[in-house]
Amino acid sequence: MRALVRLWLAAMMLVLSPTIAQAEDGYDLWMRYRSVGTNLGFVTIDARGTTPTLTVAAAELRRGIAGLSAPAGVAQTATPAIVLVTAADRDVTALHLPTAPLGDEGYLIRSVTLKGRPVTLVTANSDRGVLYGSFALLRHLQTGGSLDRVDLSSTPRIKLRVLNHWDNLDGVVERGYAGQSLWDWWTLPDFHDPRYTDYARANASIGINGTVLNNVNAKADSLTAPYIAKAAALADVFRPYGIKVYLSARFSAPIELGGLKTADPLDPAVAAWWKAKSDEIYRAIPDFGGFLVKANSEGQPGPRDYHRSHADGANMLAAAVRPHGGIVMWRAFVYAETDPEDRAKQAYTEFKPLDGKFASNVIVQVKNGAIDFQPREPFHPLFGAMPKTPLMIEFQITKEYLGFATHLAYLGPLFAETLESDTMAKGPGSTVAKQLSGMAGVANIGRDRDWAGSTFNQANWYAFGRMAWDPTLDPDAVAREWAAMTFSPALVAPVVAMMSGSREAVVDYMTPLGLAHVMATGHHYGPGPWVADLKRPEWNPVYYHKADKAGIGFDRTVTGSNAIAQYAPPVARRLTDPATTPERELLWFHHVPWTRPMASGRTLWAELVHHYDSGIGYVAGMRRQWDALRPQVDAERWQKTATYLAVQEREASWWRDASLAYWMSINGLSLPTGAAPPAHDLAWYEAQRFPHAPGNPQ
Ligand code: BDP
Repeated sequence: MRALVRLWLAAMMLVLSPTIAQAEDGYDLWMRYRSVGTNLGFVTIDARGTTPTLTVAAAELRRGIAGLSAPAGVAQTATPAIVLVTAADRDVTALHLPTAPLGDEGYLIRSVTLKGRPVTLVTANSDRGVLYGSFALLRHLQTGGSLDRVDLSSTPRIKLRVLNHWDNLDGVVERGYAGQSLWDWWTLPDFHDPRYTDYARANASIGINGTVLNNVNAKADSLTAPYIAKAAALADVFRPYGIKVYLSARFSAPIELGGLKTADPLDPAVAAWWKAKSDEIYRAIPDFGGFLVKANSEGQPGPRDYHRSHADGANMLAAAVRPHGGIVMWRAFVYAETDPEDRAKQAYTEFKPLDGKFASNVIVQVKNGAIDFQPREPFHPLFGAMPKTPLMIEFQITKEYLGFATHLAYLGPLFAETLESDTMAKGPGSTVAKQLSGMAGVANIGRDRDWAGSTFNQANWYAFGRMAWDPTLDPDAVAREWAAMTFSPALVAPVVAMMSGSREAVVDYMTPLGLAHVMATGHHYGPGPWVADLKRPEWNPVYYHKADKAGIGFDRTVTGSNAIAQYAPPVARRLTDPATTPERELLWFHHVPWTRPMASGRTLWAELVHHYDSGIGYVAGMRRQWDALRPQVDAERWQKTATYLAVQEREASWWRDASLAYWMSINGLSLPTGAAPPAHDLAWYEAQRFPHAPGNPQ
């Protein structure tokens, strides 16, 4: 009896305790659907149709509105209704709404009178569009909008919006900082972890329509029958949410799995093997998206092994998936140790001559910058340089070079900076965004309870999706949406103020003024500008900064590697002169004296010190801000963020001190008056080791 009473008491406490009721661990992402103060009353959701996509759209709206309108129970005079229906419905056509421009993914949400009844109509030319509209309506309500006089409409500007998971079949995520892979390959295809559905909901809510399940450094095993069945199980879960599954393909799979002697793309037996393999995949996954390929890059096999071009390789695979409507995303991330050319030039040198040689279902996937996902890189010169080839941009959402999961760096401004860069390829206004058929993001998702390793890393997943849908979105506006949904509308201003400059702060304390790739070896965690002993020259930080007694920076003008010539002439002209090169990219393009006067009136050396200090100062400011928000944020999410900000501040100082200790050992200069000396000597920084750092491929 006493036990029963105790159980009853415990149950009552659960019901009554506000802290338990509000405990949050980040699992719900931006789909928390907590009451925003507006009572929506009893809203009916009327889905006209029973397709799986319409069904999940209606379910999401029910779930969202139930949460948002709590405390429930206060009936309104009229019962508002939301109607989900495709535009082909006769009642909708009778309204003569502008649905034609929505294409097959856009949506229109409007307060209308449907057969004499006032309703909120969510319509589109496909049920996928209705799904996106449903999420848009929820976003509208979550960010303070109401059901009165709604008029929203949007169509994606980029067709292909995909995540790239660098997930290995053993569960390790290359460059992953949020735990093991989400895909539990071992229990697939039988067990469908509910997280797979929540992953699909999250992606659909931001318009992501494809996912590459496995690492670009691919194992052929992912193309065997058992793994195809596992991928098919995931595809079944994702399908109602409009998400197609893609696989990274290992180019030598015909040898490893097919027992062939070669993987030469022009060998008919090789082409036949890929055709049969593709047919097999499509039997299991009828809407399979296609392949992503990393070839002849960092040791991966590829067509160059047989003296064939990247186009030969890509086209052979493209022919195999073409009858099924599939595509091939072929990566341009290539550089060779045998090639003495500036690494920043090699992708362009190799791919530009292939423009016009790729099959129409090949998309060349180009990283945002010419090196490798640095805190800041100028846009890749291939954008605008291959007018006859569909291109997609690849960003890295996981922050391999920006402090892993522990540093708060909102990447919206990084995405925007590249997307709005003007290639000048077809005259002014030829932004990178306008050259794109697709946008890929290397996912930051793992099995951590909060998915992305920290609450603020969720914003980067969110911003990636939103900006792939519309690359002209203002990153601060995206941050505002995210903050309102992730915390509460009251926290938007202070949270966005923290996020806005956070990526620039990382640039400041790691790679100011155009420096790049000065991270420690392998894991890329922490500073390593002194590293000079790795076997490939372009793996060494000294290759990138070229610091000497006289100055610092990589001369990419005509007196140096002339990488600048890969840009359209008006861009190249501007970058040729240090005076017209933006200071933020100065050392990327020029080797300049330490004493060079900068716009601020400081010397370059003093300016560098100033940037390191500003970066640290910004992080200190974020900590203060976050401390002040403590009463308004649930304990668990507050505490984890607070702890990570403390780590970030400590590491920002480490970056500054280690970098300055090294630069001083090269330039022999003393610190500007008032600047604090590094906490340790250079040898101390050089001696730091981080075995087993996460994400590092062994
Ligand atoms: C680099 C990563 C490496 C990836 C490579 C790639 O360090 O782990 O395999 O990019 O994009 O950033 O292929």
